[in-house]
Amino acid sequence: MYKLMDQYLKNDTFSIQKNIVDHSEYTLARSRFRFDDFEAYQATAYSVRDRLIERWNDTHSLMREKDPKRIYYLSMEFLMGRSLLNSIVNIGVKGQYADALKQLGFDLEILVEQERDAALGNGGLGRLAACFLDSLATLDYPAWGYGLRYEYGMFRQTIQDGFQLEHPDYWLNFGNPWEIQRVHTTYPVKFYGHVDEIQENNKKTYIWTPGETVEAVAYDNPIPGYGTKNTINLRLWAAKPSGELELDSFSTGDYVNAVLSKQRAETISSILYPDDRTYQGKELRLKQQVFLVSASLQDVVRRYKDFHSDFAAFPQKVAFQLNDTHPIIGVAELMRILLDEEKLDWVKSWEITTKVFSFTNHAILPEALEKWPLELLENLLPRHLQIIYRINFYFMEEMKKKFGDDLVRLSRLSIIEEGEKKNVRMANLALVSCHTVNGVSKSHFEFIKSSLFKDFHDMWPHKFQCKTNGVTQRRWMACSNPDLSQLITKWLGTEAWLKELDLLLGLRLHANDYNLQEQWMKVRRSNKSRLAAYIQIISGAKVNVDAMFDVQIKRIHEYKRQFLNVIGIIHRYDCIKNMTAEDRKKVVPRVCILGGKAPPGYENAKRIIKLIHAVGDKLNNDPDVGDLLKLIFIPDYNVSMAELVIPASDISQHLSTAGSEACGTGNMKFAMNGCLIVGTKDGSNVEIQEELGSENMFLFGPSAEDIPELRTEQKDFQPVLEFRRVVGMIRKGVFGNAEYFQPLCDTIDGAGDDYYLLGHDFPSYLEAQAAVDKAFVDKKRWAEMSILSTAGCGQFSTDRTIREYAEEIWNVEPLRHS
Ligand code: 9GP
Repeated sequence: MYKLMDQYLKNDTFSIQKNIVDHSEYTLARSRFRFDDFEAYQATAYSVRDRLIERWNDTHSLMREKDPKRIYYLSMEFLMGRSLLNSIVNIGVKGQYADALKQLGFDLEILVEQERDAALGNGGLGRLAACFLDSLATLDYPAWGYGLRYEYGMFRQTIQDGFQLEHPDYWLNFGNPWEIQRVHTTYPVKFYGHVDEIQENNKKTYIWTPGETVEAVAYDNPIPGYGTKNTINLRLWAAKPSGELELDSFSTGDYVNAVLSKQRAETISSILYPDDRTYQGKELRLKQQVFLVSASLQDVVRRYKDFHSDFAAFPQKVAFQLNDTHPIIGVAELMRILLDEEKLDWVKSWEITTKVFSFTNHAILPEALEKWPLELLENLLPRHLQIIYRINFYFMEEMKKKFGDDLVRLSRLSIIEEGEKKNVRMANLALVSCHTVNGVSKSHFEFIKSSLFKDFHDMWPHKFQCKTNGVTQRRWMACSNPDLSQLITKWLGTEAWLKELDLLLGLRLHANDYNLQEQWMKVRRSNKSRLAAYIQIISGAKVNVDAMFDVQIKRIHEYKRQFLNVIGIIHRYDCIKNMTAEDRKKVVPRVCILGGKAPPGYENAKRIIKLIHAVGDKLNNDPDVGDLLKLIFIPDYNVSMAELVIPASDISQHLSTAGSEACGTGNMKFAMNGCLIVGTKDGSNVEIQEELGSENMFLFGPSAEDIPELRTEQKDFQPVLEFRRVVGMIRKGVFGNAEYFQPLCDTIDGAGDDYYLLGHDFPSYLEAQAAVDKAFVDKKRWAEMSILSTAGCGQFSTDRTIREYAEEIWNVEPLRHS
């Protein structure tokens, strides 16, 4: 039957136009002769969605027919960005859409800009989840993503007098043409209440009577693969009050309580947790996690039961990937479903559970591993806590046999953290119950084995794997840098690299070819002009397109060391000020561009934003400096902004203190677009260098192994004069706001502990920057390095990452449409 539906919608210009105009008239109720850019975007999006739905239904039919093992990716964050361009590129109709719209009087590029980003994530972890979906679909894997449909995504950032202001992200206010609400796909999610133990047929049974029940409603978002019909689903849950509660309240005439309970329920999916490193709103956060996993697991069990009468085959049909510690409570939830609802015994339930879950850790800081206060779990999830106790009991019994009375080790291993206030350690729960745990880069993998999870690794080395992150070249090259992509296709003689990124290696043969270099730099220059025009619109500043565009865009955090970048910029400014006119002629002009959001409660990160603005105000208006140095902050950094900035960057900075970034994926996006990297020997910078060669990158500073010793030596450490001079300038108020910047300066020279080692790394950072200047003036060499950078990125596609997960963790095969 699904074959009949194939190609029901035609992709010739006229059919597309008719489809768009129909949507304008019948879906949006606009006149078919008059609709503006936003309405044209909406109508276009609906028409694309129609095509996605066809493929998606076909994919579902195929799944139902073949019943393959499926991958379920559970994540609290999916940082999707925009969908229009990505969808038409992936289903291969971009040219047709551009033509159809042109004839209707619209410009595809302008319509693309009308879409609001779906910013359902904070940063790297959420964006990785989005890239994974693209690769899962493209590689024909039977997969679903499960997440939350936050009403407000990542906050919108504006800047007032150099200070960050945060605004709610009303991304759904104008509708979301990409999603399909499934009013009939709903599940109850229970909280609070009490558990009764009853004896039933000589067996203990547990009955949980919840104090609150919230309904999870499914919203489906089709995710098309590139060059395949496979279209997978991202199912996001929204919270609605449970019908029963509402009815109860009304029947007692308590209208106000009914409305309040509605609001209370909806709060669960209303806001993306603003930062993963702070612990406010603990209860709400835990409720969100339970809401996600409970609805998703109920959905998966229901789907499984459509095909199977018992649970014997569950592990052969289901693989759950837990994205960080956030969805780990899912382990207890699956146990609860199997024990209490499906009436399986403990041994069988545990056997199934331990075969289906695997866990990715994304953190370095032990503080980022979630722990929930025992009393919170006791109150919110009484049945889950019982189950966790029992898991821990059996685990501890096993450990006692192994380690006897090594109580210190036993207490480190325990899922329950003892102490005045007891906690449940979610990472320990994951390590005990998942069949695999993976790190996200080689260095992170070494770290989790030797430090973060050492006790567990010593016992179960077979559970540990390394899966270096990647990014999807469809979004980060084909969509965001179409001209460079075309050029690559032309020189490689194939566009197969869009599915096999290793083929980029072929560019090495031509890296020295003058023609390619010229065409390459021309495309890059035109990308820079596009960004320069944008900068002029947002800031009024006119920047020189021939200057080096030096970029650092990412979340603002002390460990990512935007502060080191700013200190370097101030030093450069100071040098220029003190130069003779003759020497100034030798300065390589730079436009320094920074962007990123500071977590709302993170004061030092906010101070860094203010400092960037204060320094920018000073040097951008200094006639001695002119075009030699500019400092621009791009507000409201998000996925779409990155798509504009990355293709236009000459240099990008990835400066985290060695040993503090689990992986980092921004660097991969820059490198594959031919932007050279200044970076520390941290996370994936090291692996990128292995692929590109040290001559095509500017790595500096110590390695992660050296950091602990350097930290202990900090007390006696005296930074170089240049560093102290810059800090002195900030302290003295050269950029105003001396008092406000004081706490920031104190972190690097106050108590003398400079935890992130800015002072230590500064000289080697300056050397790296001097090497960058030197390389930039040799235009031919620079072009060659830029091409070699792209050529060496074959390893950094999420296609490679996902294949590794599928083959080595999930044991899942692709399912191809015939
Ligand atoms: O900080 C890591 C980043 O290094 C990594 O690339 C990304 C994807 O694995 O995850 C980030 N972690 C988070 O966003 C939250 O822990």
